[in-house]
Amino acid sequence: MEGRPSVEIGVRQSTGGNVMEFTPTAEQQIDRSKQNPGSLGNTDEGLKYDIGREAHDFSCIYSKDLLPAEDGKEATKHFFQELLNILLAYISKSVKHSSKILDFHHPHQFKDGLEGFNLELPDQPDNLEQLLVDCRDTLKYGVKTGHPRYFNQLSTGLDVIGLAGEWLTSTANTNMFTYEIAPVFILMEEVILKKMHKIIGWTEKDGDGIFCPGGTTSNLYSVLLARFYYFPAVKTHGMSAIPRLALFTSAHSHYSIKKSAAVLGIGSDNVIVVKCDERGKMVPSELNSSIDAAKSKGLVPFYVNATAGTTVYGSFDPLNEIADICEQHGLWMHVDAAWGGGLLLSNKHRVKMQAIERADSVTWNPHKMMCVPLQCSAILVKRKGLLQECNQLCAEYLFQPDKQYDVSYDTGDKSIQCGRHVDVFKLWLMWKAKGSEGFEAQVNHCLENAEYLYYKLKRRTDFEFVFTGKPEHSNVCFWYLPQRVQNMPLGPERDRELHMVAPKIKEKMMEEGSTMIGYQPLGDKVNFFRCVFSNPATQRQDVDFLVEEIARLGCEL
Ligand code: ABU
Repeated sequence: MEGRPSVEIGVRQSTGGNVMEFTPTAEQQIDRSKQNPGSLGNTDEGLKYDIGREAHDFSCIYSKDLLPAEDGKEATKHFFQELLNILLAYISKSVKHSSKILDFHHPHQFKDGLEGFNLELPDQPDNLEQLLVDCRDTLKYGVKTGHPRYFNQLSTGLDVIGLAGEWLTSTANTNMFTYEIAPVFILMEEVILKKMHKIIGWTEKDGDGIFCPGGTTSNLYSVLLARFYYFPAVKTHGMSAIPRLALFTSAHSHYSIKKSAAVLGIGSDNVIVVKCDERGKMVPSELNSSIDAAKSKGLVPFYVNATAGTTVYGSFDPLNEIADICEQHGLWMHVDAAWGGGLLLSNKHRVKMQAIERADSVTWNPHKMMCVPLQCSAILVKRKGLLQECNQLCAEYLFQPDKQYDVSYDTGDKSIQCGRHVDVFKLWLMWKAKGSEGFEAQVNHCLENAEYLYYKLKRRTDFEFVFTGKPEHSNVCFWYLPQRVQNMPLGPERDRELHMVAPKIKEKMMEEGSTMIGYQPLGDKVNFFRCVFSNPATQRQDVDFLVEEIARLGCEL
């Protein structure tokens, strides 16, 4: 295999001191001469980058030779330059419309040591050449989620500034629990959270929050906070000290609400699922009657989750009406805007979240619609101080009250974690690079792509929409109908056949690696495709390609 050392590493001999010398075997020297050191990432025609001026041979160099080793600076530089070559080649290929999105292999193929790509861990150290080959292979066999024809997930794209932010974050390698060890990042988090509060429409005096690992965790925080707000005794006395609670969420909402109830000991059965209309929006009158019904059964309602941008349909619940109901019953209103939050940055689209400022808490994932590298999710809370009160346990080895600075900046006790990754810097850097206007343009572009797809499919007889009307978000949900299915009368038999179409097309597109789009059943709807746009690199030509590719792969089914 190109660039892959195919023989065992040479004998490592002790020189008596700390430094180990490497003596390559004769076989290795021959093998190495076949290699092309300095070009491990340049395997694709037209993708030549040479960050380093000269090619380097890494086959005798080991991690111990890099910094912090004395005189390790040059070797470290050359290693990084070569790694950068690999990353640049990958990024260039990722954004090239015609390149493959993936080179699919089954788990057993990887485990069998696919083309020499060995996932097992050695007892003896591998040399840096092997490590660079491993880095290249890791990317080679992965999925190019930044590809303009990757429509599979809500988090897509590859923002170079965001990536630079992630690199810097790892270089700093610090922890968000105290100002003491993350002063700049803590202040950046404060700046970003304030900006998000303002965009939501909360007043200056309102607003708190924290970045956490993904929307599910953010939603978990919202349930945790609501429960603590109404029943503070739960923190110390547990569930036996409080009544049997009920919370409400729509049939189209994210499963994390049920998961939160399960994790927090409330019980997933005590999550009341509220009916939606045919567009996947919560029906307010159903919410009201569900609350009354729960009360009459002796349950104590305390929390409603409204979704702004459902996972599959991209629907927006009617926030104003839900806020009225929450106010009337004295319930916590959470808005899960993990997916929809980005639309708040668009003057054209933020109207879909009118009344979001009435929420007690909001989940917003910049790693979705704002294309920030995974992961970047915020739980935003209207009441200042509640996060701290709910979660603080005052560990003395971290949160000493007698430090020389304002210890309110030791934000770690707001969190349910101890160690917390720095998720904020890449977002801060991207915001600096684009400005709010840049994000707005990005969001608008994604929704324009969705509208383009919608009108394109509307003109075709071999596609059918799952729900009528223009999409509200960038989700477009549809079935592809092979001629055979088009000819069938509506009914269970046709549904059975149609149910198998999307998985078969998906299998073929993954085998070919040409594009990726998700499918799922939902309620009484059999398997359908969900196309989502969050990658600013996607152009109309990619939308055209997707449609033609689905028809090409599916027409004979
Ligand atoms: N947190 C929901 C993400 C699911 C998706 O990307 O489709």
